[in-house]
Amino acid sequence: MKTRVNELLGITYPIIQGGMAWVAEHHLAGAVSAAGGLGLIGAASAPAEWVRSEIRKVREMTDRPFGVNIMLMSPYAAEVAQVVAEEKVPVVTTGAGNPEPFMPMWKEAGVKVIPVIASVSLARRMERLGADAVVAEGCESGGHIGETTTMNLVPQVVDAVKIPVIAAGGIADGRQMAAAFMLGAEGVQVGTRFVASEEALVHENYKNRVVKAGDTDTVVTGRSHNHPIRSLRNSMTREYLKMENAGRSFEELEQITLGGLRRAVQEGDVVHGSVMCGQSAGLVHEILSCQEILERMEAEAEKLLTGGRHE
Ligand code: TUI
Repeated sequence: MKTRVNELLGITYPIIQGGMAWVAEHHLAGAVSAAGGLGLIGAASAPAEWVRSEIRKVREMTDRPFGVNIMLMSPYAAEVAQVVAEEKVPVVTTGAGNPEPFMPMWKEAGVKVIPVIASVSLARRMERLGADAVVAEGCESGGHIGETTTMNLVPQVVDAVKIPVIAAGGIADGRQMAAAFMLGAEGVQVGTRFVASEEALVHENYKNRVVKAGDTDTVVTGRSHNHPIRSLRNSMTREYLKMENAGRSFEELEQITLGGLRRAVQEGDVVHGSVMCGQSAGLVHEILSCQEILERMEAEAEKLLTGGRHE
């Protein structure tokens, strides 16, 4: 499958790995890039020098293109943006905000810029400012989400911009990849499926919860404070929603989740921690290598898009 996304990024499969906080470090990013997708280092709330060191580790693992995802709410976002330009990282993706202030610097350094957006208006604005592509992320996704589903967001963004659109949010298999292509996407971004990969440095408790999850096991917290986060239902989300329904303040609610994602990913505390995860967890039944994930998704999508049937 060859699209403008393969060409733009110089990758074999038009599949990029989501820049997931705490999960998307060099082992995962390097493995995805080495296998022919686009691996991303998730800068999340990490300091810039950690990101620089992860960039260098990916470069030791593979000569293939890779990227960095910058979470724009991070206190270190500006410093990380600078490191991305200094290190001439091939691709940057951004999330949870508007990357406008950094775009001239990245363009100047020859970095390909792919903002993650959850609305048509931001997609249009990003195109006007010179974005090379956009990731249109629907609310089936894990972590911080927008309002619109992938099924509705992707074709509306495709109609609004001329640059390539990469679909994200709830995509874990080849059927969904084919569906995204039918909507006009030229690539997909995949997060949850890669959490349950052999190469992801994620505690086995977390991977097992993803593998065992069913269709209704994710829940969204934080809607009342305009900070919606999708994760797997557990003691933390139950407590959070109880307090949220009782009208507690954002600051009080934040105390429940503080450090919870790191505890879940690294220590395996999937009961009180924050197990961010997309709705596609219900489709993830086994832990696979990154190579297998990419190959299976592409093979299935290609078969369906050329008239084959799902078996
Ligand atoms: O960014 C994400 N997903 C994330 S970031 C994250 S890190 C985190 N950790 C703990 C607590 C909170 C966050 C976890 N998941 N996805 C990309 C994305 N960006 N989805 C939606 C957006 C978005 C939302 C609003 C992009 C832009 C925007 O508005 C920008 C503007 O100013 O109009």
